[in-house]
Amino acid sequence: MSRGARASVAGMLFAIAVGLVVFVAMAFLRTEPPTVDLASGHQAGKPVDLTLQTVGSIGYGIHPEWVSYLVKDQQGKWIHSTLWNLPAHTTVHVTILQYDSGSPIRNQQRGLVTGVGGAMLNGKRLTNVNSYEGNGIGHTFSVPSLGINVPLVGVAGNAKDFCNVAPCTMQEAHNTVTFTFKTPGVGQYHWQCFVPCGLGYLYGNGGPMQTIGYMDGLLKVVA
Ligand SMILES: [Cu+2]
Repeated sequence: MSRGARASVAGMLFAIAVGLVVFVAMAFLRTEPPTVDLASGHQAGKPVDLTLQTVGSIGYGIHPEWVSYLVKDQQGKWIHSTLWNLPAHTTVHVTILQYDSGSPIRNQQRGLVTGVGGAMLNGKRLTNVNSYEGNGIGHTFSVPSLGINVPLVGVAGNAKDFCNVAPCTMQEAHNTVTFTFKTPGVGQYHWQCFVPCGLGYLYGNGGPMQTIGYMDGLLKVVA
């Protein structure tokens, strides 16, 4: 092969390599979790169930050490996603199984239950959590545009049945938080956790706190 031919083959291989790197990087950036459909088959006037869990580390995928939410689909399977289709103007029965440890939080307002009905923690009425007591607060479920805030009490970090790989099971240490809220009209409503739980990131607010699929997502309210 002549020197010129070799150079052009090398140039082509280099271009292909660059193309592949760009393609993989774009695919990574585009990655969005699947939207879990909790709206189809809904009968008007009937409530829907939204069952979630919060874990201290997801235990798999590209960020196995990140804190995360998971959601149960209509078949009862746990899905790693924070994007949910919900029917409009419908009562949602929420159950959150909270498996993470907690800590004091910076903004004590986030210890107050707001914007929901009938909040219970392990079967007892829940109105607010003092994050300086007990195991503190692990995460919140908050929908700013709907005025919803629910603090999720932490479990003991040294519990012998502490869950490290999702989905966690009912046999592992957890707190059960239940409440209801009513979906508004059609639209997309951002929700998130307000505990700076992104350990290892600036002020705890990076990483999983900024990434759809972990500590924030969308209520996709559909007709
Ligand atoms: Cu969180």
